[in-house]
Amino acid sequence: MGQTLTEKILDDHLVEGELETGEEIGIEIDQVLTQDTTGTLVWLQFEALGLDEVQTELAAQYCDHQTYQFDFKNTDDHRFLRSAAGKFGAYYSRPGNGICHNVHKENFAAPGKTLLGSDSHTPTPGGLGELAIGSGGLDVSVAMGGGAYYIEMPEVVNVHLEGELPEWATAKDVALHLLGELTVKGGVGKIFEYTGPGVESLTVPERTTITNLGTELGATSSIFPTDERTKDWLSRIGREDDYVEIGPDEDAEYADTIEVDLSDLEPLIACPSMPDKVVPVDEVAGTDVEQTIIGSCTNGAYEDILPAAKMLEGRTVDKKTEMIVAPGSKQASEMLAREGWTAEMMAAGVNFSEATCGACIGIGHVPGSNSVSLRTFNRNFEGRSGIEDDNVYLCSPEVAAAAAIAGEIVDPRDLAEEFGDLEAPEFEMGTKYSDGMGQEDPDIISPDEAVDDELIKGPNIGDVPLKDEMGADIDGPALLKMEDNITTDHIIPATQDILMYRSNIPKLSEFTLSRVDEDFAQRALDSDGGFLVAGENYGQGSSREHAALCPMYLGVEGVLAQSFARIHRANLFNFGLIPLEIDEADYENIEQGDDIEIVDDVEDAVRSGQEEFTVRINDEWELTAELDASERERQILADGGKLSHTKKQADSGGDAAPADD
Ligand code: MIC
Ligand code: SF4
Repeated sequence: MGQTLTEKILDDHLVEGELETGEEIGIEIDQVLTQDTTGTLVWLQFEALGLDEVQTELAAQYCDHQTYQFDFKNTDDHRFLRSAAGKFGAYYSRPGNGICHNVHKENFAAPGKTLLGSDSHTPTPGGLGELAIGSGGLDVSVAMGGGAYYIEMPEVVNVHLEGELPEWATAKDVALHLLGELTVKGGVGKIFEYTGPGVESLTVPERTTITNLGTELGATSSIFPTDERTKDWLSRIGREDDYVEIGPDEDAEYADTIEVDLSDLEPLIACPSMPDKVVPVDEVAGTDVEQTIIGSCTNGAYEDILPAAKMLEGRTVDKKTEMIVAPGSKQASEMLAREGWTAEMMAAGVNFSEATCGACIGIGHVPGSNSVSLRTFNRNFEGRSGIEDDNVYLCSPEVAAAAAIAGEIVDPRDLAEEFGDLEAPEFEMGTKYSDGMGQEDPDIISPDEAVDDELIKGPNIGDVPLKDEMGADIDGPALLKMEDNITTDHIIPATQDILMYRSNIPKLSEFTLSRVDEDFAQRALDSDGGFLVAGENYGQGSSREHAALCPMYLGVEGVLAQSFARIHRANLFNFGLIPLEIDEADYENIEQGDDIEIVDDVEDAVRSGQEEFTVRINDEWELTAELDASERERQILADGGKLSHTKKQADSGGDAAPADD
């Protein structure tokens, strides 16, 4: 039987286990990436593990999320990151150089390689055949130290593309279509592999828009085969030597196949406040728009901004709407500026931001209260934009530009008909990308050019807390009961006021779940232990391990949920919080404040492989909860998390560095 592309790459990198769906496998990681808001912990943990040099082929540290440096704490974080990259041997990309996924794609991503990144949108370079996976920071630290990365072998799903996109439909609409069909949980435990004749009609930037948004499906990764398009893109960017032809075998077998006829697609939009609330643009046409933003790691490339620029040529942004362009990389900015498109857009009334994540997580351009913002981003979770009752819609650059011109949501096809002279912008790639890529890029410091060789820690940069072994008895109140699809933005918001404490866990933990219940942190601290209770897909969204580490710091012992998002579930193990699955009826019956006791000798049961746990509620009734965990995860959990586990191994004479079982 032939292999899928995913299986081929995994096979090449397999260090443990077998490629059987659901089985735990360990893979070797070629490249790692990290960014400013997860990177500080990555390096603090790298240091705490006693590691002293990057072991992967390549490690890259980007400063992209909080580049405005509103507070010295952000600037200190950036300085620390530069010093860590210098000391341990990673590339460092300066603040303002662009979003990690865009800059990594431009400089380092390569077909057939594995990439692990402490950001959930790490799968972006899947669009050029790299198998890229997002994870918590501690997993990145370990991989960077030469340790394997462990995952449950996902199901490989074939997304079979036919046809070609019609005018005004874009790669964003392919991804939105899938989100509408499959929902934000539809990809959990899956890798989406794109095949079929429709693939060749899509360019690399279009493919990376699709793979980027695979994260919103909950997928482990998304990947395209390579072809002439990939070769062409790599050569335009000056990296043709990185090209390798890879794809699935003809007789590869997939767990499932999803058929998408590109020619059936039309402009789509995700309504507030979930990326899967997708409707045709027409359905919400006429809604007044106060703000549109083009940018982010999804649609911030030169090729994403150019169509909007063309639509705006000779036109102006409606007086009641603000339009902002936040390029995904400085290269995109530079190319648009050199070609005169920046001036064209400025003349149309567009404002420019530096290349940053910024507004995507409520840092700058926070929408006005009770207003509508249209963004080309990938997430519109409630409150993520920086205001609690936001109305953020997600769409393509073409739909965003049409709304900016009209001042309201409009299907660009209707606007074109109304105007008569508004042509659908042709998708166009840069003929020549900027000079100075890779090691020559003025904003990238290679390990050979390192400016620091010692860590520089400002006063806000603390230590990583450690947890004790699990112990026999775990009990405490249900500290908070939450609904389905709780995001990591609920658990630890990423807005500026909170983000500046990412390297200071005691302070950061004060904000834990504050968006759900502002008294939560104090209640957790006052209680001696306790649990979180949640519905389906708990912890969806970002990779930030702070969403496990802060509850751990507050004394939370475990989470009872109907199901967990993949990265957050791994983070719970890494920080020693027991993730137990419960069924819907039991979830309904538990009340906030109930006393919860795991009846078994928990540490012993976890270590010995027990899957079902008896949980007593208020000494009145019992439920059965499941622990779905590998042998490796069980030992990590019982030891109080991966750091404690690794230290324990080192103390007992084991090999500390790769640190895994
Ligand atoms: C996000 O899009 O939510 C973030 C901010 O990029 C996060 C990373 C973080 O919290 O620092 C992610 O996607 O992992
Ligand atoms: Fe940055 Fe937004 Fe992309 Fe996260 S989703 S990496 S915050 S642009």
